[in-house]
Amino acid sequence: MQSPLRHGRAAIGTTIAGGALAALSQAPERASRLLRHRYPTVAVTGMTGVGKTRLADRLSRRASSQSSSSTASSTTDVGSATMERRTRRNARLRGYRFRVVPGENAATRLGALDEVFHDEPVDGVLHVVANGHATPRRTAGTTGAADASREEQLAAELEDWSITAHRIASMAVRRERPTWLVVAVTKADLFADDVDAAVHYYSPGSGSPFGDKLDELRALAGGAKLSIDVLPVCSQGGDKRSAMPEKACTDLLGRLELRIAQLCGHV
Ligand SMILES: Nc1nc2c(ncn2[C@@H]2O[C@H](COP(=O)(O)OP(=O)(O)O)[C@@H](O)[C@H]2O)c(=O)[nH]1
Ligand SMILES: [Mg+2]
Repeated sequence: MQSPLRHGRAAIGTTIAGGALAALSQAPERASRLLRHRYPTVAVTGMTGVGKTRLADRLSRRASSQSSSSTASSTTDVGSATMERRTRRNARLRGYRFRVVPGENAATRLGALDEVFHDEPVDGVLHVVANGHATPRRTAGTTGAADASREEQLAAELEDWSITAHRIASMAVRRERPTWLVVAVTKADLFADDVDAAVHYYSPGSGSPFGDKLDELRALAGGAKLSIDVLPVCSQGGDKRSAMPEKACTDLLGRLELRIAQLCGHV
């Protein structure tokens, strides 16, 4: 049994420690507000193989083939199971902190979703879709073609989106400031002639299965609390004669970058 004296001392110790901790905790709070303003966090979500890693690499101005000590924590294989972190900085000490949420592998995915939408809620979400052109993941130990039809891919994207959309809704309703969502329709080089139709499919109010889910999300979160943009993009263009040459890709990337900068209050 504990003596009253020991108990009392422990109690005093706790009080002092508590007070010191409370004072200390205010500094990180201020620092984190400043950091949030200058380096807003962006969750990069979407199904495995849609092109999240490629896009995050392009947006953070890093070629995915490049590797340096700071990329040690990142992986470039399709369907990475760990959360990838990318930071982009510019000369004016502004930038973004991208958090690429793994698309599959239940255990790490759920933890990553908790982190970006609950534990350290992000400022905005870049949800990546590929109009049914996700690259199948080659799982170790499996044989045979992992080919899924475009219809199956679109259905899988929709299922993946339902889960993420719920997380976004609950994050949006919990806070005062608005949340932004950009749906990035990537791999536009693979459907260069149908970009408008693809953007329409992924847009709110379009009446498509994906559009309906966006409408539901907006209704859940409250229209004023969530802004939604849908932008086509492409992380790897073809040569000059292709339907989507590198220059056209870079233009699309530039438009996406500008929109994110506007949403983050950088411009
Ligand atoms: N054609 C084309 N392929 C892309 C594009 N972006 C990514 N990919 C390819 O799609 C595959 C999956 O990309 P990745 O970024 O690893 O997907 P993640 O699993 O969502 O991170 C890779 O083989 C990429 O080279 C794109 O814009 N166009
Ligand atoms: Mg990846």
